[in-house]
Formats: sequence, structure tokens, C-alpha cells
Amino acid sequence: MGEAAVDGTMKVCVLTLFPELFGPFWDHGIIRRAIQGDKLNPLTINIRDHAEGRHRVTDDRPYGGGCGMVMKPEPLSAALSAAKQRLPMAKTLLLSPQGKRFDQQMAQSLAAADELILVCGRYEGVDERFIDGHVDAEISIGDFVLTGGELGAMVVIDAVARLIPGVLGNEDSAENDTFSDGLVEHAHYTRPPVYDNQRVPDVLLSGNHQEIDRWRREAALIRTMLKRPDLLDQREFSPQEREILKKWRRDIDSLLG
Ligand code: 4HQ
Repeated sequence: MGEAAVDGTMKVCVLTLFPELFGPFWDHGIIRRAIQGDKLNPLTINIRDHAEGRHRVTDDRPYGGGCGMVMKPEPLSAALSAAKQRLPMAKTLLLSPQGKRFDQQMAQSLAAADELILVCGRYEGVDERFIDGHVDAEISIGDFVLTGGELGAMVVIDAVARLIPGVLGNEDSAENDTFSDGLVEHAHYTRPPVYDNQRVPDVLLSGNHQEIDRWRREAALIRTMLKRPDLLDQREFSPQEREILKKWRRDIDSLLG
């Protein structure tokens, strides 16, 4: 079992032409707390620092012509070598719209790693020979085109970091998250009990924790059917969920008469 799973510290190295973008990301909220608590150990490498020549050029025109520029392979592999000196066991992941779609399940498997290297491209993309020779997997955060992989890397790091043991307190545990059990979450309410003429459901004010728990499970199930029916396509129902669905069926049948 990996180091992260044992003592909960994960080294993450980002290769980017814009390391400044990551400053505010490392410096706020739960990510900052994870770093301060030594659960997350970040490193940002400027690819340009590994480019040769007086101008430290990182991009060039595409062979075969066409618009846009391509990231040269040599600065990328030099930057990656520097990363691997610090993170020798890391898998190298490239942010790319051609990659496997990132989801909560992938976040969970990445959260078990001790070390991760994320490569952020710019321009039209990176020279294919760098990908073939050095990238273990390509990851896409969705079917749209970004101007660079940096936002994708932050999305991946953010979703993964909060799953590292000890990063979230019991207060905001990942256990009840949307997707953690294949359902969206129930609605959330806080004070006041009446707002804009809308009341908080009585059961949540009842103090009956068994009733509250049952309401939450039922609410998660119905909200998933209404808002994200696609999530239910593959998913099996637990015995308790089957009971809830059968009760709805009885209620609907009695409405129909
Ligand atoms: N990119 N998921 C970086 C993306 C993307 C995505 C387009 C990656 C531009 C240079 N990254 N290239 N979708 O749109 O991760």
C-alpha cells in the first residue's frame, strides 16, 4: 500500500508555462490547509525554465503547416526529468480533451497515489512524441476546449486533494458527497427556519436522527431521478432504496386509483 494511504501525504507536481496561476490556488481554503497540514505537498515547475537558448523558446510552428503553435518536446521532457527527480514514482498525466473523462471514480483512484505529475499544455497542444514517450495517461475534465491545461490540473488536484485522508474534517467529510454513492445529495438548509416564505422541512427540525437519515436517503434518491436520471442507468439499488421506491409505487398506484 502506498505512502499516501498510510500517512496521507501526496506529492503533486505541475508542469506549466504559467506557474503564477497556481499561487492563489495553493494559497486558499482547503487546499492551503492540506498543504499546511502536510497532507498535500505541491511543486510547480515552469517549463520555460527548462528551455534552451537565450530566448528559452517552448513552442514552434506545426510541421505540415496550419495555424497555431505546438509545444516543443525537449523543454517538456527536461521539465519532466526535473519533476521525476523529486517524484520518482509518479505517473505522468497530461490534461487533454482527448483524454479519459475525469470523474469522481477517477479522483478516488488518483487519491490513492503517493505522487502525481500533471502536465499542462498551451497553444494547439504538445508534440505527439512527448506524449508517446513520457505520458502515462491523458485526462480530460470535459468535452470543451480550454486555452491551457492549467484549469484542468486545478480541477483534478482539487477533487483529489479533498479525498486524501485527513484533508477534510469530519465536519465536511467526503463520505456523503454527491457521487460518493452514485446519487446527488439531498437538499441542504440552514437558519432561518422560514426564508422567502419557504419553510425548512419539519423532519430536519425534529431532532429525530433516524427520521432525518431516512429523509436524506429518500431525498437523494428522488433528486437524482429528477435532476440526474443518467446516474441511475448503471446503478444497483440497495434494499433500503428498493423499499423507498416500492413505497412510491404504492403511493402513485393509490393516486391513480
Ligand atoms: N485542453 N480537459 C490543453 C483542454 C482540456 C480539457 C485544450 C488541454 C488545450 C492545450 N484539458 N490544451 N478539456 O481543453 O483538460
